[in-house]
Amino acid sequence: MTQGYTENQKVLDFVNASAELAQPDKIVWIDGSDAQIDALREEACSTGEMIRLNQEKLPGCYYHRTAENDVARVEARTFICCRDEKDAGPTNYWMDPKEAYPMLREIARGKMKGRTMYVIPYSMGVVGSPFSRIGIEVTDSIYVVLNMCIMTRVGFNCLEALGKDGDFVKGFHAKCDIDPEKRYIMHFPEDDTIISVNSGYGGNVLLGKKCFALRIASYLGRKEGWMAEHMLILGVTYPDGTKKYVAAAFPSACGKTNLAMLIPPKHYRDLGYKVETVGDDIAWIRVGEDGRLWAVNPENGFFGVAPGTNDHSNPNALAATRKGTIFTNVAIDPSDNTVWWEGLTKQPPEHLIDWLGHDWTPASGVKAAHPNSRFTAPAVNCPCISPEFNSKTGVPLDAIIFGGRRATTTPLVYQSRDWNHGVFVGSIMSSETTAAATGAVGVLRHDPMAMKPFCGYHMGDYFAHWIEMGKKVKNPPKIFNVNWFRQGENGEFLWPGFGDNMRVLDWILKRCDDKIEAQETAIGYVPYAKDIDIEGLDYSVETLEKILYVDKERWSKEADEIAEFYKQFGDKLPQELKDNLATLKANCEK
Ligand code: SAT
Ligand code: MN
Repeated sequence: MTQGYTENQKVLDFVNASAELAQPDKIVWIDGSDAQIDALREEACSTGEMIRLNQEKLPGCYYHRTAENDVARVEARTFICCRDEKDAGPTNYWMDPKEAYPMLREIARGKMKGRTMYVIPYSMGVVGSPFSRIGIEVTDSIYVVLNMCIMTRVGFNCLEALGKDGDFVKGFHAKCDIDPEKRYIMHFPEDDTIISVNSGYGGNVLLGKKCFALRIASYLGRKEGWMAEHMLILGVTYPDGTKKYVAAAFPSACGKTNLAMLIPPKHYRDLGYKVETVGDDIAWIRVGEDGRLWAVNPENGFFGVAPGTNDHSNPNALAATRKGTIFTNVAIDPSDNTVWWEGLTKQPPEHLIDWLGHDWTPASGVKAAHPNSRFTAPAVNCPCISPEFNSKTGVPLDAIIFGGRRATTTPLVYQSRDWNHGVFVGSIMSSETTAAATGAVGVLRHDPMAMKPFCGYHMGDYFAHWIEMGKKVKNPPKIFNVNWFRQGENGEFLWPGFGDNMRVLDWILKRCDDKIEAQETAIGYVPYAKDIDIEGLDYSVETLEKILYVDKERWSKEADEIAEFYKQFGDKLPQELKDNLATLKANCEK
């Protein structure tokens, strides 16, 4: 059954072993062709797995509902299965591969009986680029196949690129019974293997994304001297045509897609400024021959949060979803068979079918779309996609930005003093939790470099790897921290965000060129309020000063809290970070 498509014995062995275990009736290899995709859409619609949306208004768009208990990543059921528990570190769940493999085999045994197993050869990154890596995912879900065909580069050219002997990341996914008690998202970094069972939710089952491109790739990156980061990549074009590139790490559902697709305020546009998107979620970063850091986006689409996306917040993302897109767990407007979610329009339609399939009216008192409902949109649809999107070498980074969702303490923007201090700034990131993972929302937690759920090895080693990378880059990007989420006394946001974040990007890039002075504070360089352009904004300098203010008392407490957080890393915590923490504490006491 598996002959003919490849001579790579390792691929054949993996596919055969998967089939032997799960016992599908049929095996279908995915070539990614339009004809095959159309046939799969047809089949999924005939079984109710997907719903065809209004093809005039939303050509090529489809709708899917996950199970009610399966709407987000499940961090407590996501494991790093390396041989030595110590290598997974204190921020990951760990299971011994000796225990995990047999357990997973038991769960998956015979679970594809009566079903089809699809074999998806895919590339993370442009096929043929030295940056790229190939994966093979087997799955019994058409929804997964169709999403992977948007999110990654799928096709037999991936098998060709592998050749007879090439290595790849093995991904096994079986829906099984969508039993939350037997749901496991398991990573075996030492074996280049991912196994995901009992889920059908994107982040748990599109194995090229978080599982491969972050957890496995972060492990590979450390071994091979590069980095896999939870970062968007954007390019700013200046009126004179020069371009600068920025990578920015934010936790899930904190606005990466919005920042990546930002439309600058009018006076910037009039001058000729433009922002282009290279990626909205993941960056693979290497040291170039010129001694700079170069980044590629290994993905091919956007798996974005739908609620809150609208013509004001992110017209580019909205435009990207108008064709060839899969919507998951949003609401359906039955009047014209299109989609709706909270925030799409100010006035909700009078009647919807909500994400659970129930009739919904504005009086229902519940959300029509799940807060973590998603669109899976092809990157090429995005009006501001960068011409460098398909570049084999990526783009050189001028700045790296970290950012969390913090109601207090962290100012709108500050710059680190140097690379190691920048690593410290990333390592102390905290953010309020969002609906992207199961569990309480709005709880402040540490999320170093926005990688807490995604680092495939010991976080202390990960910090050390960042420090090491700094030694290899002759011209490192400058490192900043931003916080778009400062709140006033009544819980109101104090910064407009969205397109106006261009004003902060502008300051950041001026700092990269040494074009502007800044105030040295206890935590790093903070802008003088006069240097943040507020032209055209109804905004007071007083508010700006408020959100730029560094409150030493608060930061002193923060430093104590960081010391607590750091304890878990023991002797894996790099000295450079300890030194920076001591400096922060001392600066706050001055
Ligand atoms: O669900 S995903 O993990 O793919 C998206 C996210 O949470 O960042
Ligand atoms: Mn993400």
